[in-house]
Amino acid sequence: MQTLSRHRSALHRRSSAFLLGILLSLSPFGFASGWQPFGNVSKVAVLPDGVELTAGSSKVRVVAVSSNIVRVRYAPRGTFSADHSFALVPNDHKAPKVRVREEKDSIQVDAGDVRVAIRKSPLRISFLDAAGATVLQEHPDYPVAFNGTAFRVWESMPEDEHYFGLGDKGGSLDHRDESFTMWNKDVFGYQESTDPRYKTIPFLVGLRNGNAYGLFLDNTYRSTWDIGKESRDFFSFGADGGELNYYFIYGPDPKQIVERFTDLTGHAPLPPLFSLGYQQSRYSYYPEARVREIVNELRTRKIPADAVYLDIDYQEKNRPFTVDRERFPNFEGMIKDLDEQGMKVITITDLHIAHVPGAKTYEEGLKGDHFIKNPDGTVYVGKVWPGDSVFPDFTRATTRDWWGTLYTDYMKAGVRGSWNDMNEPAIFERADKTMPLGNIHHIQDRPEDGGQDRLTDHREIHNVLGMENVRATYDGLLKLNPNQRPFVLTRAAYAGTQRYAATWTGDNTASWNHMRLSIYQLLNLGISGYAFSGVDVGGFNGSPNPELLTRWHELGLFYPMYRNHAAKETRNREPWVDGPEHEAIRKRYIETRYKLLPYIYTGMEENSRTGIPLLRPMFMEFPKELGLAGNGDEFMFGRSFLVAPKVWGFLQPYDVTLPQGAWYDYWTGNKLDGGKTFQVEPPLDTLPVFVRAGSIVPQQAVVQHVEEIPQGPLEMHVYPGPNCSGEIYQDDGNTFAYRDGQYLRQSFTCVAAADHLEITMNAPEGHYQPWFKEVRFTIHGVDGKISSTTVDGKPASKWKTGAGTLVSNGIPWDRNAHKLRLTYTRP
Ligand code: NBV
Repeated sequence: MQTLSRHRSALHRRSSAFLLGILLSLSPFGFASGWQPFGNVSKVAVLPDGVELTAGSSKVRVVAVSSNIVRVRYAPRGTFSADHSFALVPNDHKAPKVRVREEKDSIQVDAGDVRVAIRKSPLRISFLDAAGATVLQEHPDYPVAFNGTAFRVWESMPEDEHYFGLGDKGGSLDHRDESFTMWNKDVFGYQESTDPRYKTIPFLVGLRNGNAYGLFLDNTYRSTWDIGKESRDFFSFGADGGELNYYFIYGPDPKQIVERFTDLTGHAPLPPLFSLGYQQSRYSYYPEARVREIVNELRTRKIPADAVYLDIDYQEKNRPFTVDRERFPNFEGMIKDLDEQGMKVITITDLHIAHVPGAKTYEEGLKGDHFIKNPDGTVYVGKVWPGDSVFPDFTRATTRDWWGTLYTDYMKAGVRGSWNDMNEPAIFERADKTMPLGNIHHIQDRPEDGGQDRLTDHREIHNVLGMENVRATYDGLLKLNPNQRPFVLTRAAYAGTQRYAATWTGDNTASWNHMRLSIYQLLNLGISGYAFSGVDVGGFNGSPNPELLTRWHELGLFYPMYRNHAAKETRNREPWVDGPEHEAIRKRYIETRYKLLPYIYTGMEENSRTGIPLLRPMFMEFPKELGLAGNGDEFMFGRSFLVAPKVWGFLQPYDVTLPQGAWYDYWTGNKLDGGKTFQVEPPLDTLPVFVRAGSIVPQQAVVQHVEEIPQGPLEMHVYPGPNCSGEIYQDDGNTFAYRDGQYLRQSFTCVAAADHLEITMNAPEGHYQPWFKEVRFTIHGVDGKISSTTVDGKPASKWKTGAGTLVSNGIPWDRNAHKLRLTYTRP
């Protein structure tokens, strides 16, 4: 009864909003289209952190969140709604002391590193840097406008500005000249121009002359972004409903933008180490014998791997939280056996529940009022893989808790992670591929999350349902196994979803074009705060030819998540399927992934603290080298690696540009001059990878999976150059003990002079006892005659010289700082 009356009031609120829209469109200020400019400022109230402006019966608040983040909220009807965000996390930002200066026609709010210049008539907001240079300004001819519940903002668009971010959108790295809709959608077989896609991250980064800013529209409704497609003079954004509530973030360094955006929307948890290993998947491996066979092949061929995925066919009639006992008679035993081989099992769980009256999960959900409703209060039923299905009301805390409990049996069986698919939500037999907009959701937050308790419709929730789904999964897995880092994989997302799950780019295609597209998508996801991401290696739809699959395996080594996955009715895709030559190459790249795990894990740990992604566009490392701004085929993997893959099957040779400074070929160790473009013609077994001079890269011996202890020392590869440094982060890779000091962080530096090179191992931080007992240094680019080598001032002989390299003896590792020095005479 109470629920029904709530539904009615929600409906009533909607119809009043609709009425207001009509009234506004008939108002005397109106244009034929119904769009109303915001108006002229008539009153200015100074707040502790900004200003509140009144224009007629409307209001705007411009407040500083920090010295480089400004928030702007509009209340066209004069009342600000209760503050609520799915994206934001509580933070310890301290609002700076703002200085407000009001003049006859303008107001200036000085927040520290950002200044806001506001023109009163008509209201127009610009953002300036501390020196007074304009960074972003509304277009002079198009003031912010409202039309019923909809709104739109037009910003001036300088000719030389480039645009990034916006999640998984687009067909190139730079979004200039494209337009997008934010409405999570299952887009099986998507192509470059397909829009919308699976995710909604309304966060745009502008880059001009190496200076970056970010613009985050925190609005979950369907929104649209036009990046200069309608006119070269402006870019614009707007939504169908919800609040016009945006954040302007100033850098100017592109890395700072991502750091600040993830300060707002949250950091990714530190991933379990296994999830950075190689993962083997397919739609679907079954029966049990086939799963065991795949794992045995990987182990016998000594192709390292850490996870195997079970897609929907492991379930009984595709029903989540069941197991098809005909196909998997000994599901629990299989997981145990695979676990003994160091192989973790990840199972898929779509976000729907089969509509089977009498079935335990369905009945339990019904009893707990856990399902999304039709406007008349009855439970909504839609068709998906199990046939008729119902959908948990994931915005409701009680429902999220219930969902978490459904994993009990899987967790008991030893399932190591959950793959949440179809969570846009995708629904069959509907033209819009999703549920009706009028469906009713219950937002119920705990007090610590803002404490809201209200009903709303699907228009507001659509884009966050997937996020709330993986939030429920993450929290549920954590509750069931509090000392194990959950692993969750999601397809749909809203800003902030990085807090709960890794993500992949959905149903891509086995084509060169899609391999190329993957780079832009993952780079833009990283810029959008979503760093732990991957694409189906080999392409989901269709069958890759052997060369493409091999090249894709090479590139996958540098995806944050390295997973091979394929659709039904496509050819087999495991590394060995194309004969020994291809297998050997693929295996070598997978092995290289494991060699680089110390570097990769250190990078992901950095991401979990700072939000800076491992996969970085060139401009993130070299913002001032303007020619690199839009070059999307090359990218950085952490601070040290530049990867320049062959992205076109037919194109050979192709150009590679190295930024200024010296570089080393990762495979040969040859030193190269940067600041140049040259051609490469890599044979099938070579992915061009270059290491930036000034890097110290940690590596380890190949293992078959992450529980195996690497044999031999920690291998530190030193590539001398400016600001020469490197770091290693280690912990048990699986639990939360690192929070109690059970981790190890050690930094390394090197200084090269005319006649010597000195390497410093700084004393480590943290109590964790690492697997290595010794550290061995390989110094690249050594071109002089070595006259002496010392460790802590004592002579150290027997270092091995190779072609341009010098390999130290194993230096016993302890908790002290050490210095290595080699003296040489140059030829
Ligand atoms: O569960 C089956 C697939 C899955 O393999 C894929 O990765 C998802 O993106 N799923 C989509 C549903 C059906 C796709 C045809």
